[in-house]
Amino acid sequence: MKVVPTICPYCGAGCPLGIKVSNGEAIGIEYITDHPLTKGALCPKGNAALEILYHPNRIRSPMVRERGGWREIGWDEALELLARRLMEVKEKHGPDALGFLSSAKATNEENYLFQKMARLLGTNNVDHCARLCHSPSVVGLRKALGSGTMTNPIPDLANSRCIFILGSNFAENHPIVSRWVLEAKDRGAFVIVADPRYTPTAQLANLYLPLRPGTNIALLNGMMAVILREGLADFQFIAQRTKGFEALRASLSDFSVEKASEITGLNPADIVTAARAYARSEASAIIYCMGVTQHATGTDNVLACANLALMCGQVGRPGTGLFPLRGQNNVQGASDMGALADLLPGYVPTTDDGGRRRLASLWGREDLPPKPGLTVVEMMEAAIEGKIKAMYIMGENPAVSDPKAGDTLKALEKLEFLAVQDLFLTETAQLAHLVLPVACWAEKSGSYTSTERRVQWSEKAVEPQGVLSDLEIIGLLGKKIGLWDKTFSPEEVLREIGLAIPAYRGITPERLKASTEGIFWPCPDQSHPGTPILHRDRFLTPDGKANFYPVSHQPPKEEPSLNFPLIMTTGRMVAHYNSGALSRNILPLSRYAPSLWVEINPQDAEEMGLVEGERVRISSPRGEVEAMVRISEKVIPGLIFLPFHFPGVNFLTLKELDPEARIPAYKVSACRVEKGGSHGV
Ligand SMILES: Nc1nc2c(c(=O)[nH]1)N[C@H]1C(S)=C(S)[C@@H](COP(=O)(O)OP(=O)(O)OC[C@H]3O[C@@H](n4cnc5c(=O)[nH]c(N)nc54)[C@H](O)[C@@H]3O)O[C@H]1N2
Ligand SMILES: Nc1nc2c(c(=O)[nH]1)N[C@H]1C(S)=C(S)[C@@H](COP(=O)(O)OP(=O)(O)OC[C@H]3O[C@@H](n4cnc5c(=O)[nH]c(N)nc54)[C@H](O)[C@@H]3O)O[C@H]1N2
Ligand code: SF4
Ligand SMILES: [Mo]
Repeated sequence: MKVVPTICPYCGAGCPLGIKVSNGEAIGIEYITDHPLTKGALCPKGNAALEILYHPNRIRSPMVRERGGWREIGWDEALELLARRLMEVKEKHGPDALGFLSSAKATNEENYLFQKMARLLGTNNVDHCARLCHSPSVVGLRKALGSGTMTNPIPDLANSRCIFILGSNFAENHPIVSRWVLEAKDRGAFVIVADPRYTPTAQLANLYLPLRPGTNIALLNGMMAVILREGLADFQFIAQRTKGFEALRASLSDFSVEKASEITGLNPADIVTAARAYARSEASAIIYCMGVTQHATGTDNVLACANLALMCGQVGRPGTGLFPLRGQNNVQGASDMGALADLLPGYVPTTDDGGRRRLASLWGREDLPPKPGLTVVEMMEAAIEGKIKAMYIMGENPAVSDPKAGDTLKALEKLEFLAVQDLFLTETAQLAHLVLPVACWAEKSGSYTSTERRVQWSEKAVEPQGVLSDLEIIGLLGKKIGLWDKTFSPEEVLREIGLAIPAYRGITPERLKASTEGIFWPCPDQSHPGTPILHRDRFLTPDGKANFYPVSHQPPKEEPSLNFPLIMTTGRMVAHYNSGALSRNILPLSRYAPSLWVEINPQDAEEMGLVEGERVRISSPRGEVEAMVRISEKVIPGLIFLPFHFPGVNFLTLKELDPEARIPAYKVSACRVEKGGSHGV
């Protein structure tokens, strides 16, 4: 028996997962006890991961859709078809009639090669789920600090004296983070949680702030008003390391705790307590996630978090910083690799002539397309309008996960050609003309970058059966199209990544394979140990100074009305994962919640005469879905919560986008709940 080191394929925490292999078969999990993040722990999803490997629903052969069903075809025929259809559309309608969705589940090498293929074909229409997730961090933190990533490693939270958590339910969604927050608490840290739901994370709080959904900026500005009034700002830090403070101060001059309380619904005294605790502690950290980013004001929300941290000098030291917890196992890496419509590898804007041409010359071209491409939701809109004719989707399930699903389905159905590359015949794959079955994480090698910027190598544990890896498929396809004349190993691609992205220059396959802990980027050369904490002496902005951007509260795009009197928010639960493709079929996970449920406050339930377990119909101006009632104090009156892991939820959500980051406002829509689903209890 041998133990093969891999990385958990679920969330962005990047926990190491050893696979015990005997006679070529995976027979169990080995806990990696010497890893500094996890010390061997895995959450329920990591523990269930091997179920994916031999799952009976895995697709094992390429398939084309023909009248009434699927026909299995060989790999050569499948790749020939894919190459031909993409090239036909390109020749007839131009490269921007093509749309590519890359995958935050795939390795760095796969994402790099996928976006390279799209760009060599002449389009920047390549994007992925970071757009639905932390695009406001990429935009907002880049403007404020020069980098959109987490500033400090997760175990460094143990050094915090105050941890301020906004819109993150890490106790369910990044469980390993809880260990370090609890460690800090044991050492005396004060923990504040701002979330409209009393989640398992909120239960860790010393101070819980149940703010109204969509009012983060009012809370943060209210805290900053207190800090300025009481002289708690770090004026030395502000003078030495930042720019734009006077504009921020002016913007806050007519704001107050009372106004913040009015907008957020919070007790003014609690806002004052939070402000004092955060500003006065020797080391304060901010953890934030989808409750901050998934709003039409997502970028402004992120900027408000950065303003607070900068005003108090709580960045660039152990125990401080901003922790935008990344979602998918490789969403940090997919973003670093340039699988984003407006950014090339290493976050070079497509419009930056110098940077773009440098990359073009590495790829043997004179230039690449400068015009930013369409983002995830925009591609679907363009498909409805007939501007995008063909899409190639690698490892995403937009039919379930994109907002306003009625439109997504219309878009996918209208395409002249849709190819989907996945482990399972997902809701999206069922709409495809061509389905390509793919190897899962344990059946391939490559590198992943966790939310901590920790780059780690995952080794192939077992041979794939009937399927190819994403890297093999893209390699063969590019060869057929004539983009390159060979296929590539993950090691070769990682070496090219080092040439394309300065922050990865020192990260080689050899170094990664030899290390259990991985390497934190930026790592500029092979003797560099990596950079766990960013912004220590200078920020990553061009002039080394951080920037304040004043922002003010704006009401959510949709508010309750007579017809739709409740606010609906959507999110996650520990035992399910995103669109459900990797949890609804996995029995050790799905048994916790086999079908869709909705959380309703007891007061609202009583008014509507609802009982626990009853089925109800939930509708918004865009659609409706049925769910089972869970009566719970977790949500405040007037608010309902739905996990989006089941098809149907996104028929209700809004497509309103943040103007800069283009993220949809998943976290607030208006809805109503009615008794009586069609199936009884
Ligand atoms: N078990 C599990 N783990 C996962 C995932 C999964 O599906 N399942 N998905 C992964 C991915 S891709 C991601 S992006 C992460 C997401 O991880 P999280 O961001 O933790 O997940 P969510 O449940 O979407 O949202 C977090 C919280 O935001 C709160 N919220 C809603 N509106 C507001 C608001 O206006 N202000 C504030 N302050 N809070 C608000 C919600 O009540 C919710 O508790 O999880 C990753 N990990
Ligand atoms: N209402 C609502 N909607 C949301 C959100 C929300 O909070 N509320 N959150 C949004 C967020 S943050 C995100 S990240 C998105 C997630 O949206 P998606 O990315 O669409 O969700 P997943 O279910 O993670 O889909 C990943 C797919 O990749 C496949 N896969 C796994 N491993 C591999 C691999 O190695 N190669 C390939 N080719 N495929 C693989 C899986 O089988 C699965 O079908 O959802 C968004 N949608
Ligand atoms: S916390 Fe995330 S990476 Fe760690 S075991 Fe759980 S799902 Fe996997
Ligand atoms: Mo995400």
